[in-house]
Amino acid sequence: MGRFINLAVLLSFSLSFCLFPDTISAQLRQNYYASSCPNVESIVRTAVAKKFKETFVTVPATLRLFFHDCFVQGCDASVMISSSGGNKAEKDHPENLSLAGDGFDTVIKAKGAVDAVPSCRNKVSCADILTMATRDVVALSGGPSYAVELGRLDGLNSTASSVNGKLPQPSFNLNQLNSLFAANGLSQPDMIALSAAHTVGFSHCSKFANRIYSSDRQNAVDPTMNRTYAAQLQQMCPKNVDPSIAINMDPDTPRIFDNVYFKNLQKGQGLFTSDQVLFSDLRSRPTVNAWATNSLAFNQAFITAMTKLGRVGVKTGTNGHIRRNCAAFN
Ligand code: HEM
Ligand SMILES: *[C@@H]1O[C@H](CO)[C@@H](O)[C@H](O)[C@H]1NC(C)=O
Ligand SMILES: *[C@@H]1O[C@H](CO)[C@@H](O)[C@H](O)[C@H]1NC(C)=O
Ligand SMILES: CC(=O)N[C@H]1CO[C@H](CO)[C@@H](O)[C@@H]1O
Repeated sequence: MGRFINLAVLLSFSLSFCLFPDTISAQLRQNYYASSCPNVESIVRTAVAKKFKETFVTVPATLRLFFHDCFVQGCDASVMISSSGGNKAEKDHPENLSLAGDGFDTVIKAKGAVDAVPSCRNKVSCADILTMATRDVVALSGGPSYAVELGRLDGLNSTASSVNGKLPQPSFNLNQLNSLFAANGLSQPDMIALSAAHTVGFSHCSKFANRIYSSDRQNAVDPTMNRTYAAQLQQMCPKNVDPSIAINMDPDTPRIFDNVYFKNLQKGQGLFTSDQVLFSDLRSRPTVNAWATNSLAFNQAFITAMTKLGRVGVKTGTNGHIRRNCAAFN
């Protein structure tokens, strides 16, 4: 009986594979550049490692850049386009303010290194370089390494208005997070795993000020926030703080990509509402608790989720091209 069911499942699996090949992530595959630029992964890794030695900011900046790229018009490097003339590109949307220049610079440096190899010149997309660089910064900061799927083309348009409503807000509750991630083909566990990217990097005080200074609440502090943590945040982010001040999002291990993010949530040390709600809401708490104690399981879930994130809105055929300069259309 068991064997029969397995066979039936297998059969329907391969059937849907034949009938709907498009649903199995367009043309992406590992080793896509095996013949056109066989060393591309090591060329990118070397360039990213060099940038990482110059500044740790490379890590969060590149990771967040990848996320924003994929959630706005798909993983097509449209976020890298510079505004020109009258066109305000994606990166000029106010929500980009935190997109640190070092993420853009990482991709531009890696693209330069790839194009310096004559046989690779103009063969590798900026979207794929960003995907590889993101994998590399995660590994360099102590996170898991994983094989990436490649074969994305670079997108043909980039507008600031296309960003509206596409990115999650730090004030989001679980339903809002789930519906936005679901719109990108990502499940609740994927969303929780990806949120752990906040184990590295910085936030400006304005993004969580509502949690430590509220006139609506008797004691000003969000009741789901740890009081000791809130007091520390109030000290680092006094009212009327310089808007350019940014603080570590993981107060314990800000430069290590690890599962401490989940341990922090258990202690009420999630920085944004969207972080802490993953523990407060009983629908997501079991996953937080599981990954707080099992970093292997978290790493596996993160790899799965990043792979799915990398499939969002991929451009192929006439919907894209390989940019010569990542910041401009050819
Ligand atoms: C779940 C919903 C999410 C929300 C509401 C959110 C929101 C934010 C906000 C408000 C900041 C601080 C921006 C600033 O003030 O400069 C931030 C930073 C960051 N986010 Fe998220 N984010 C989410 C998911 C993600 C995902 C899925 C990733 C990547 C996989 C990610 C990666 C990062 C990184 C690495 C930083 C630090 C950036 C830096 O230091 O330059 N975030 N996020
Ligand atoms: C608040 O955070 C401190 C560490 O700063 C921790 O020892 C304490 O247990 C936390 N409180 C709660 C209620 O989780
Ligand atoms: C953006 O480019 C795609 C091709 O990838 C095209 O289908 C779409 O209409 C373009 N959108 C705008 C607003 O130009
Ligand atoms: C990194 C980057 O491109 N930042 C830009 C974000 O958008 C503002 C305008 O909203 C620009 O001034 C920044 O240069």
